[in-house]
This record gives sequence, structure tokens and C-alpha cells, in this order.
Amino acid sequence: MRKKIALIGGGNIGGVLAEQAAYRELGDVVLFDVVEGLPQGKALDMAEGAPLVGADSKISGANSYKEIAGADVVIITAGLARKPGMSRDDLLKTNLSIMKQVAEGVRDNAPDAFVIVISNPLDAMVYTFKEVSGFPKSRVVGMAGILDSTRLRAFVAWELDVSVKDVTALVLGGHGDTMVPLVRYCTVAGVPIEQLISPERIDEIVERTKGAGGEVVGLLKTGSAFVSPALSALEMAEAFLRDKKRVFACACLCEGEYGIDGLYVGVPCVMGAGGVERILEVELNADERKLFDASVDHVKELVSQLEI
Ligand code: TXD
Repeated sequence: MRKKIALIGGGNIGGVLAEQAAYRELGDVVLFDVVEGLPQGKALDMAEGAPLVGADSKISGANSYKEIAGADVVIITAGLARKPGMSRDDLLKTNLSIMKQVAEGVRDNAPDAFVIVISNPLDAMVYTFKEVSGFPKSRVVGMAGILDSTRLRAFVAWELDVSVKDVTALVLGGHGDTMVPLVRYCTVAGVPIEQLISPERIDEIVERTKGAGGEVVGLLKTGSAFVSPALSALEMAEAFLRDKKRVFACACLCEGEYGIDGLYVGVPCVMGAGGVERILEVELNADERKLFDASVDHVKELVSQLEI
């Protein structure tokens, strides 16, 4: 019996999620959107291509939440994306009302699902979903740090002309300009990058990581990154579905961890069949702690604007 994956939002990221989840046979896929025909058309196209990849997952499109009944995993991209000149926080008001609607739909139709929120502003949207749905914190997580860490890994690999496979990285904090790339924990096959790259170049790479989302928005002009976010969320979904105990930076509900009480913030966690199974508290030096606390303060301020 294949698992069921519901994708709420059939836009740029939702489309890549549906294609990759189905073609990798992570489970049967239901692509949900409010636009009539959009999810159905995308699903039909992907289903017709399945013979070419030999994938037998069922792919369907839906405009009714009834179609997501019993989903094991729900990945949410519903909401507006940034345009050039916009910050992620500018999306708060519009995406807040959408997220409330989505949370009710998921709560009422897929009450046992593991939920990955992608919509921006991420830290506020995942908090909103948790508050409205009432799901346990282990089953509600935000996708952000894994993407930011992946971007840092790519930049380091390009700098050193080494395989992207051999670079590891951790980016913590809020998913925005205050995110905290932890240089001390970034390595190439275990070798700290500070032994391989000059301080000046490391600073430039850190700044590029923090601005990477905006860099793509500036080039695309009509929307934001969609392939790397989708693949990041699929790593999380696969860790849950296949109980892989992966360690990622994700937006998790911290209740005491890192001295945070009751906020979703990007921290390292272990992800498996229990969802967010535990949060790893890594040692932060004084400078890292200062940056992390500033990022947490920004998330706190953003969440304080929510009227849930
Ligand atoms: O790292 C991250 N978390 C970020 C997240 C990385 C990149 C993009 N980030 C955010 O994801 C972005 O700022 C947006 O808030 C979401 C989705 O981005 P995407 O690029 O997929 O946006 P699209 O292409 O506009 O798709 C959004 C879809 C679109 O088809 C709408 O019709 C649909 O959302 N939508 C809804 N679906 C369900 N229910 C409701 N109410 C709804 N409203 C709009």
C-alpha cells in the first residue's frame, strides 16, 4: 500500500514537488489548488509522462480538500511568492489568511499527517499552521534551513571546485536576512572551510547565502526559487516516510531549546518516522549566539504581528 502525499499549492514549487514525489515513487500524489484546472492539468501531464520513468505512483489534481483524506504527508506551498523588491515579510498579511484556511482544510481531512510548511514568511506561516491545526509539534515543521544550508554547500563547492556531496553546512535561525550560516560547522569532508578558504571569501559566501533567495527573485522577476525549495522539502518528506533519522536544519517549535520558548526557529533536528524526533542543541560561541539571538528576535517580532 503506497503512502499518500498531499501537496497544498499547485504552483511553481508544488509542480516540482508533485513530479519528483511521484517519479521517485515516494507515494501516491494529490496536488491541491484553489485554481480550477491547474492541479488537474499538471497532474494529468505528469501521469502521462510516468511510463518514461517507470513510476507507478498515482498522481491526481484536486480543488476539494476531501481529496487529501488520509494523507500521510502534507507539503504546503499555498500563498503568494515574492516579486523583486519584496521581502519575505511583505507576504505576511496575504499568506496568513491563506494559511489559516489551509490549516483548517488539512486538520479536517488529514488529521494524522506529517506537515511540512514552505510558504513564506516561513517562520510565521509554520507557527500559524501549528496554532490553527493543533497538530503536535513533532508533526509540523518548516522547510527553510535545509535550503539555506544547501545553498551554502553549493557556494563552497563552487569556490573550491570540489564535489557538492562532500560539503556539509548548517544555517540556523529565521528564514530571512538574519539567518545564521555557521561557518565553524561548515566542512569539506570534515575539514573546516576556514582551513581552505580566506576569511574575506568566506564572508562573501556567507552574504551570498543570506541573499540567495533574493538573487533568484531578482533574476526571475516573476517569482522565487522553486526547484531547490522543492527538493529540500522532499528530503524531509523522504526522511519521514523511510524513517531515515536524517539531521537537517528545519524550522522546529522550540520549547526551551536554545533558550527559546514557544517559537518556530531554524535549528538542527533529527527527522524520521516520528517526524521531528528531537532537536540537537549545538554549541554556539559568543558571536554565533549574538547573531542567533538577533534572528530569533526578528522571528518573535514577525510572529507578534500575527492575528490568529
Ligand atoms: O525556503 C522557503 N521556505 C521558501 C518558500 C523558498 C521559496 C519559496 N517560498 C514560498 O513558497 C513563496 O514565497 C510562496 O509563499 C510559497 C510558494 O511559492 P511558489 O513559487 O510555489 O508560488 P506560486 O507558484 O505562486 O504557487 C502558489 C500556489 C498558486 O498556485 C496559488 O493558486 C495557490 O498557491 N494558492 C492556494 N492553494 C491552496 N489554497 C489557497 N487558499 C491558495 N491560495 C493560493
